Amino acid sequence: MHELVERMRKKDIRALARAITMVENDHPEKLPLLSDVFSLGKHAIYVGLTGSPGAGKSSLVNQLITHTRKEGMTVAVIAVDPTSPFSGGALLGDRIRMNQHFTDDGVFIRSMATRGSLGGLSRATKDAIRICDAYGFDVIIVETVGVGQSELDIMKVVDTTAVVLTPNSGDVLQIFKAGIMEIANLFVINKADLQGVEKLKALLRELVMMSATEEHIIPIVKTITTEKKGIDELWEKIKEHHDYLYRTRSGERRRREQLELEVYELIREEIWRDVIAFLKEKDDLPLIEASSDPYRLAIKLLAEWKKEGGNS
Ligand SMILES: Nc1nc2c(ncn2[C@@H]2O[C@H](COP(=O)(O)OP(=O)(O)OP(=O)(O)O)[C@@H](O)[C@H]2O)c(=O)[nH]1
Ligand SMILES: [Mg+2]
Repeated sequence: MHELVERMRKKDIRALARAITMVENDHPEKLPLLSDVFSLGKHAIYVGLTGSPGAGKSSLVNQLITHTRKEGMTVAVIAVDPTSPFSGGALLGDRIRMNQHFTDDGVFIRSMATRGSLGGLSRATKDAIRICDAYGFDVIIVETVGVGQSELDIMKVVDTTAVVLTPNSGDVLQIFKAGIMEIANLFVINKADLQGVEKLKALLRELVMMSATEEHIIPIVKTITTEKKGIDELWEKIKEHHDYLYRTRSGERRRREQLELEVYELIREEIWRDVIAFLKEKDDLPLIEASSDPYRLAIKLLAEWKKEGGNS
């Protein structure tokens, strides 16, 4: 077992933070560390919250922490901030909204920002989720802003993804973007104290019925975080979806497909790392001019990389 993993098993919070930094920085020991982490198995419930800026994701996370802590569970929160390389503004907001939990040993809050990681933010976040699991948290919540490709990618490793919408914001249009329906397991209409809730709900219901299967219809939950309303139901629906994944055939199939995609992604990352190393070593790189044919250059370099054994 990797030394950091040993220390994490003894509830050394600094080892946890260090391990996450290692994946963020793409440390050379990353893969063996993660393999040890993975060998401990999956125990936690992984929940993803995504949606437009200001939809109330952090407020929901805050309420979910309170709710699950009351049920005796420990919680890790990973706030993903793709916009800032220094974890700036958005994290500040999260700090303020979740600060009541900062002195609680059963709660860990960490933000992830873009660093030099080759696999990018989404890879590092997925790894961080598993590291938190290895430490022993019962619930792991990931908050991402917006619904770009990298957020969609992150949500592929979580068990249950809740897409947070608000009435009259027009953000329902985002759902029609490619990929959203694929990752949404639950719709949350937050700020249900505002006008336009029923209209949004009707629209969502239509959408949900289009993708419904016999076993699974995406639930729609209304919440008002400012009044602590709807959180019990939200948690119930999260647990129901978790049961679906782990207790049914189609849930198992879904989990297998996710894992398959992840293996491909890891292989892609490793090959790319290899190619980059190869190109860096070559000092006779063909001069790239503005008029270069990119296809020919790519073919030529790939052929050379393959011929030289791709480093291994
Ligand atoms: N009226 C109303 N306001 C809410 C509700 N939930 C959150 N808000 C407000 O919406 C604003 C944004 O809340 P956040 O929880 O920070 O939203 P977020 O989605 O995490 O925002 P980003 O992380 O910046 O994308 C805050 O001013 C909240 O007080 C709600 O149920 N009703
Ligand atoms: Mg937030």
